[in-house]
Amino acid sequence: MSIKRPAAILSSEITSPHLYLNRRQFMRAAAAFSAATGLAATGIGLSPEARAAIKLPDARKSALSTTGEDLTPLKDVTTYNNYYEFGTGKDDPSETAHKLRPRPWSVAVEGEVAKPRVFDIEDMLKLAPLEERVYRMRCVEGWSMVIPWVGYSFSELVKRVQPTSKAKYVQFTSLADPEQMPGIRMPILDWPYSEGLRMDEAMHPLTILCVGLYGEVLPNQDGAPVRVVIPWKYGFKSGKSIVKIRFVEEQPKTTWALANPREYGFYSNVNPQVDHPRWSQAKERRIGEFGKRATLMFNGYGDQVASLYAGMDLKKYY
Ligand SMILES: Nc1nc2c(c(=O)[nH]1)N[C@H]1C(S)=C(S)[C@@H](COP(=O)(O)O)O[C@H]1N2
Ligand SMILES: [Mo]
Repeated sequence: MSIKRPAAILSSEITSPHLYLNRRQFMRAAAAFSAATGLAATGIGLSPEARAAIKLPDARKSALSTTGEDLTPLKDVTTYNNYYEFGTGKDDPSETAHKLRPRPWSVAVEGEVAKPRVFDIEDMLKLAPLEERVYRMRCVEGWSMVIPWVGYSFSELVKRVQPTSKAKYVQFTSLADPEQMPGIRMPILDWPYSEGLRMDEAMHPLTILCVGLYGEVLPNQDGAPVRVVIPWKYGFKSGKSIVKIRFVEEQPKTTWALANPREYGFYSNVNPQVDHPRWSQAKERRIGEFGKRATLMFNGYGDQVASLYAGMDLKKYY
């Protein structure tokens, strides 16, 4: 029997496997984090009353939804999160994201577009009819959920800003405000969190701008008030609390690829045949279930998206 020292237990069970921190780095990050959060109140960001007060327009059910799978309970969707701006532990975001202020909010859409525009969140909610999209979400760490998101295809926004012929990629930037986000004080990632897609990936109907889940506005810990969801890619491609969307000519630098280029690539398509350097990606644990299930190529969305990658070596473009 092996006896774990407290620090070993802490760093393996509190820190996401995404990130490998040595003991000294971990202790420093943990100290900075608890200093920054002070007394943590619990809650799901906005109080239930405040969330209920912001009514989303009715969402129609989408034919693009995944069917035949049980939804992950709301409780798990809102208490088992990765949102490093609020700490690296799975329950840090639900405990500290009440500090995020999702109203007022605006999103700057800029770069290679004929009609750059700053969208107020209220206008964003009404840009296109809202749909309920049930998608599988597969984290690169090896767990997955099935979540009824509310939103619309990102292409709806793209149409309205008219990208120029130079627009080859889209970059999504998350909020980085140390006043609202205690984890920003931890020097573990290059803030602001930034992710990106190739233009054809961004235009794919499965890619959504997401403003809610389970019929209500997004809880803060899931990326209020607006995030991206790309269901065939590992979860970290789906940036939360977006403040800027930039159309660019060159492949943008992305947070996880900057942090560890050997472990995280730009594409990050779910692929059970390409292992993470530190673990296999062949299987996953569906949150709430016992045992493991096989991970599906492109997270099960291959029929819809495989053609985007025809002829590409997916071991090279991981
Ligand atoms: N800004 C930001 N976006 C983020 C993250 C993050 O730390 N910061 N974590 C990512 C990861 S690793 C995953 S798995 C998903 C988790 O989304 P969920 O907590 O809503 O399930 O959000 C992604 N988006
Ligand atoms: Mo993740």
